[in-house]
Amino acid sequence: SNPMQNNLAPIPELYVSYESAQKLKVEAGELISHDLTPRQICDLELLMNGGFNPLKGFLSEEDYDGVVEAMRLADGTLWPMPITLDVSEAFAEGIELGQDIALRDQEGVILATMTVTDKWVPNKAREAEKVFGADDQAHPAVNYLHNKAGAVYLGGPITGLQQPVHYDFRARRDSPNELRAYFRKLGWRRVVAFQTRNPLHRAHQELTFRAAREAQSNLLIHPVVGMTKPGDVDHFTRVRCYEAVLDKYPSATTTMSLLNLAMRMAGPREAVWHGLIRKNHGCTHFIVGRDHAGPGKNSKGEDFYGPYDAQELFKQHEAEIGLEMVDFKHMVYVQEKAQYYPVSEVPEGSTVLDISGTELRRRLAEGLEIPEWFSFPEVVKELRRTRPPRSRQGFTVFFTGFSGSGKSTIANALMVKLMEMGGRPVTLLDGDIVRKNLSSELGFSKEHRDLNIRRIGYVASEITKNGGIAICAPIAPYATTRRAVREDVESYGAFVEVHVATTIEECERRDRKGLYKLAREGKIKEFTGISDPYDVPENPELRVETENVDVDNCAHQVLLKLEQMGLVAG
Ligand code: PPS
Repeated sequence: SNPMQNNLAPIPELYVSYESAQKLKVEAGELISHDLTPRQICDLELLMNGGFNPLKGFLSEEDYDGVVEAMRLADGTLWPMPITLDVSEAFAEGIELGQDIALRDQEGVILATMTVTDKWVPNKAREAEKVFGADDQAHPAVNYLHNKAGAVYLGGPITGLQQPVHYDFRARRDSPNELRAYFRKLGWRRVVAFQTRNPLHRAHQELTFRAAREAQSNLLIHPVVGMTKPGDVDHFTRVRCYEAVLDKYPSATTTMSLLNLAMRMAGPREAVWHGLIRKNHGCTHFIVGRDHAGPGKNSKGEDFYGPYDAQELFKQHEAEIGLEMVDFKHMVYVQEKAQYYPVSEVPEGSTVLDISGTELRRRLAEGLEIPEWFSFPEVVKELRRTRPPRSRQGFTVFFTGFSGSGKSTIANALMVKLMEMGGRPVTLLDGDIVRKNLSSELGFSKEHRDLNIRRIGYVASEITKNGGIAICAPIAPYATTRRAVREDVESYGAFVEVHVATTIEECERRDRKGLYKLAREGKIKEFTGISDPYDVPENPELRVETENVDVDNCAHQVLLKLEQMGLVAG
């Protein structure tokens, strides 16, 4: 067979010399500047360091059209992914063709300048259809296109002034030319790259071993640390996992490097793109497995792409990509052989074991066993550190109801019960207490009530993130505000909404603080339930009645709910 070897000459970068950069940076201070989004920073880094060679900047309209329609730049070169600079309409209005703009990172550092040669309003529906296969917002990149990306694209060549700054895992990041130099130094003429956005388990290790053997090559583990699929294990945890697994590879033939790519989850097109990027990084072979860069299910619950579509498209373009594909079927564990096999090569009549991603997440959430045939103890340990079982994660209990409904009393009782159980710190954010401290300057207009609840939500989400229990007990009369708080909290842990459903008549009859009387007399304005609205929660996790039920019983109902949700150990 053809003994494919890499050509390790340096590839072109878009950076100017250090001296020129210092000079240009001063001049660029005068230019109109665009603040890059996190995804644009990833794209810019790979444009500047040659990872996206032969691109010289963000795509022009003509190149964009060719890429969207036929995976080709205007000059015919294969390029499957639109690399575009999306901006708002307002920003685009102030830009004239031929103008230079400064591109800044999120702290305001100028990373590059761009000469704007093109400015156009893209047809996003067409981009979604052609590039991602469907205009369906269940696809993360289509969602991004419609809901995050600006309405106008700017195109033009880039002048690179400095690399984006990274403070994490600096020693593990390499530009294409740094990797090429490394391979040159070690004499690695055949290198197979493994792209990944997931922690490596035994199946992946077996797959990469087999790939290196098949390709008779060295192995580059090349994980993406830029942006991956929303909901993925964060890259900090993953890199710690990779480092643990790396010890199990022969160091003479295997290395790992981190790639600051912003993935699009575009399946087949993404595989071709990944191949071109690895070619730029000095590799000769590329592993394409089952459902490469798959985006999950569409809005009808079906797969966006067939499981081996990516392999097919890659194969069609292999010669042009300049990289040999090492294709793999799904790997499964065969119990009788105590070994992994591609699913197509499983010996007849044997027992196949497999744990899906969903099943793995369930086992982590519930603190269940993850067998050694599936993963390495070091990897499981890291994952458990990041995703402790629900009974050891933080959470928020959010009481809502009228003034005098009994929220504070129940919240207090619940706090004491949770403190008796121990294990996690508990903070009570009672309406009255919050209004004395955190929100002392606020009144009871809609704006002020919203601000008050958003502040409570922020504190509760921080407590939840840090593994504590936050108990909130404001009136929180607006459903949209409660939903916003729920979203804030749910990115870190569970949100348990408890409606204390005491009727307004009963609250007024009790009138513990004499406020209802004052409200009736018009001495307190905008009083919830009397002269101000209250949206009754439609789907709270729990609704408690307080008439003829004592406080201890109400708090106990909440505790049972928490137990049922797996938040406190039974
Ligand atoms: S909100 O709407 O969620 O911001 O309200 P909250 O922070 O929970 O504050 C409610 C407590 O403030 C007292 N109070 C009023 N409540 C409702 N409407 C008006 N206009 C009002 N003015 C003062 C009242 O004592 C509430 O205390 P609780 O503990 O709910 O009885």
